[in-house]
Amino acid sequence: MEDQSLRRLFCAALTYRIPRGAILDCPAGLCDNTKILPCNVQLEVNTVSLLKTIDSPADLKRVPVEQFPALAAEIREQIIAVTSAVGGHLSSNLGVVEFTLALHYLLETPKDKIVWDTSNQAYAHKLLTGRRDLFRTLRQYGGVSGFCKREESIYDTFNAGHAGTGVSAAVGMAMARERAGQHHKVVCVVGDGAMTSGMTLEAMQHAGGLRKDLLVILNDNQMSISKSVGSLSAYLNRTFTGEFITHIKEEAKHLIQAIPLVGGQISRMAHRAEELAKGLILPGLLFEELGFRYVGPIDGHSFEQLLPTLENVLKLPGPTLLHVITKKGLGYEPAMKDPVWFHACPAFVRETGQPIAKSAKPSYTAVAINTLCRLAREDRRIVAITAAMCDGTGLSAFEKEFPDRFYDVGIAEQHALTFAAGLATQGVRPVVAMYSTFLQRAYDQVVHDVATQNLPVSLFIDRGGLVAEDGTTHHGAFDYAFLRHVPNMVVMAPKDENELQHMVKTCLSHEGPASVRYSRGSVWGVPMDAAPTALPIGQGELLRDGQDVAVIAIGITVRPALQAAERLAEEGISAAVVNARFVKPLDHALIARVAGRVKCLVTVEEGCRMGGFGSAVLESLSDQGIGHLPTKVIGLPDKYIEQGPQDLLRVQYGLTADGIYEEAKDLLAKVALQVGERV
Ligand SMILES: Cc1ncc(C[n+]2csc(CCOP(=O)(O)OP(=O)(O)O)c2C)c(N)n1
Repeated sequence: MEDQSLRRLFCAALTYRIPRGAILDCPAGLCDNTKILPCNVQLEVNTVSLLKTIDSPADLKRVPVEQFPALAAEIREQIIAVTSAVGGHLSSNLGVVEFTLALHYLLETPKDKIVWDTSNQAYAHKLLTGRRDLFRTLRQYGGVSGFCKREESIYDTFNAGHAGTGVSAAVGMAMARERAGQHHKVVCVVGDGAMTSGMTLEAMQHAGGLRKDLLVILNDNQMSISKSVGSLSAYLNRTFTGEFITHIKEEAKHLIQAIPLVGGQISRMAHRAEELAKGLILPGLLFEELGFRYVGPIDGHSFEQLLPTLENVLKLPGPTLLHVITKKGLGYEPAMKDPVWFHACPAFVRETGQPIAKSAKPSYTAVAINTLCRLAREDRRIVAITAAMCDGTGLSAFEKEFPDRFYDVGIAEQHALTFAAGLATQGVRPVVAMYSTFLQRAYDQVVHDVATQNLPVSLFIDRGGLVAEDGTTHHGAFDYAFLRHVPNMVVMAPKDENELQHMVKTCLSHEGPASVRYSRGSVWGVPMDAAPTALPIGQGELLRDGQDVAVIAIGITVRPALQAAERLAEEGISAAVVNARFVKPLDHALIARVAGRVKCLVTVEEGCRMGGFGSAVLESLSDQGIGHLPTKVIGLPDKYIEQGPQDLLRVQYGLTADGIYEEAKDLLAKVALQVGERV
C-alpha cells in the first residue's frame, strides 16, 4: 500500500540526544543561541514512527483506525519524553490522547473548530497539527506554548490558560457561524474541574437557550488539579461509585415486595430504573435541564466507543454534551499514582518520576503558609480559602492542620472572594490564597464585596510577577495596578522571606482588606526573626542613603536595587535605596525626603509599568510639588510577556541589578546633559 511505504520512508530510525546545557537555536528565531534544555535528557523518537507521518490532521485520516492504539502510544511517549525534559501539564495530557485522535480524525479542522478549555491538555492536538518537530521546545523561551495560541497555529482557535472560558468562546464561534450562514462544527472540550466554574455554567445555560449546533465534550477524569470538589462533581462521580444505581435498584426491590404477583413487570421496571440511572437521570438530567442533549458516559480511551459515538453526536442538531470518562496520567505509572504532582510538574527523571532539580531553600509560598498556620494556631477566627489551587498555594499544609477551617471552592475565584467577604461580616478572618493571574477574575468581588465594606479579608497573592514557563496567561503582571486604586485596600510586597512573615502578620492584624504579594520560586535565604510582627501600615524603609540617585523598589526587586547601588558606589555614584514595602498606602513622606536629596529617581517593580507602583510614586511626587524630578519607571512594558525562565525575562525587562544600574547611569547622564545645557 502506498501509505505504508510512505510511512516506512518517514520511519528511518531517528534518535536525537540533547546534552546537558545544550545550546540550540531559538526555534522562533527570537534570540540567538538560547539555552533551551536545562538538563541531560534524551529525547528518543520511536524507530518505527507513525507520528512522523502526520504533519496535519489530513495525514491522520490516512492512518488505518487499527493503528490508532499504536499512534496513541507514540504520542504518549513524546509527551512523556518532552515533559520530563522541560516540565508541563503531564497528567491531563496523557488522559486525552485517544479522544484528541478521534476528534481530529472525524472533524475537518481547521474549518471545524475545536476549543480546548484552559488548553493545558492540548499537547496531543499540537503534535497532530504541525508542531511535532517543534514540540521539544515546549514551554521554553521562543518555543511552543504549553497552551493554545492562535498566533502559533490555525488549529488553535482560542487562546487560553485560565479555566472556564472554553464554552463561552465556542458559543461565540457557533453564533458567528450562524450569522455567516456557514455550517461547520464547533466543539468545546472542557474538564470536569472547569465545568464547575461559573463562566462555564453561564455559557452552558446561554447555549442551551440558543439551541444552535454545538458539541461540548465533558472530559471527566474526576480531577481538577486535586480531586474535584463541590456538588456538581459529586453528582458526576456518583456514576462511578454506583451508589446511586444501587439505591435505585433497592427502591425497585422494595416496590416489588410491596406489589405482589407482578414480579416480571416490576423487574423490568427495576432494569429500566438502572438504565435511566446510568444513562439519563444520572448525570444527564442537569445538562438536559440546561438545554443540552446528554450522551454518555463513554470510555474516553476506547476507540471502539469513541469513534462511532463521536461520529453520531457530531450529526446531532442543537447543543449536545458528550460525557467522556478518562484517566489522568494514563500510560505513565508515576503520573497515574500521583496525578496531582504531575498535573503541572517541573522536569523529572523519566525512570523514577522524581524531580530533576530540588531547591534546598523553601519557596515564598511555603513561608507565607507556614506563617499563616503559626498565626492560625493562636487565632481561631482564621480560615483559609483556595479556588482549586490547594497544592499550588501551599494551603494543603493548612488543610492538613486545620481541616475544618479550610475551604476549596473549586475553580470559582469570584465566589471565593465574596464567600470570604460573607465570612468576614460575621467576625471570621478569612485568608484567600490565590495566584495573581487568577485574582484578575475576581476584581469586581474585591472592589464591590470586600473593599466597599472595608472587610478584613486577607489576600495572599502568590505567583506575583514573572512565572516563567506558563507564560502570557499566567504572569502576575497586573495586581499592583488593579489593586492600588481600590479604596481601603492595603497593598504590600516583601523584599525577602523575613519581611514576608511580618507582612502575613500585618495582613491578619489589619481591620480592613489587605494583600501581600510574593513571587514564584525559592527564597533568598536571609535570617528569619523569631516571630512575625505587624509592620506599621504605609511605612517604607530607607535601606541606604545617597545623593545622586534614589532607587525606590518594591518586593522582589529590592535586592537587585541594592546590588545596583553597590555597583554605582564602586564608580563613585551615591545611590539611595528605598524598600517601599507598601504600594498602598505609599510612604509619601519618605519619598519626599529622599527625592529632596537626589538628582533623579528610579522606581522598580516586577509588574506592569502602567498604573502600577512607579505610577504611584510619580503621582506622589506630583502631589507633593516635586513632579519635576527626572524619574525612570522600570517595570513590565505594555504588552503580554512571553514564556521563558524568570532569570532570562528579568534580564530582558531590566529587572536585574545590571538593568537597574544601567538605567540609573543613563538617567544620571541625561540629567548631567540637561544641567550642562542650562549652564
Ligand atoms: C481561572 C483559573 N483558575 C485556576 C486555574 C488553575 N488550573 C489549571 S488547570 C486546573 C484544573 C482543571 O481541571 P479540569 O478542567 O478538570 O481539567 P484537567 O486538567 O483535569 O483535564 C486548574 C484549577 C486556571 N487555569 N484558571
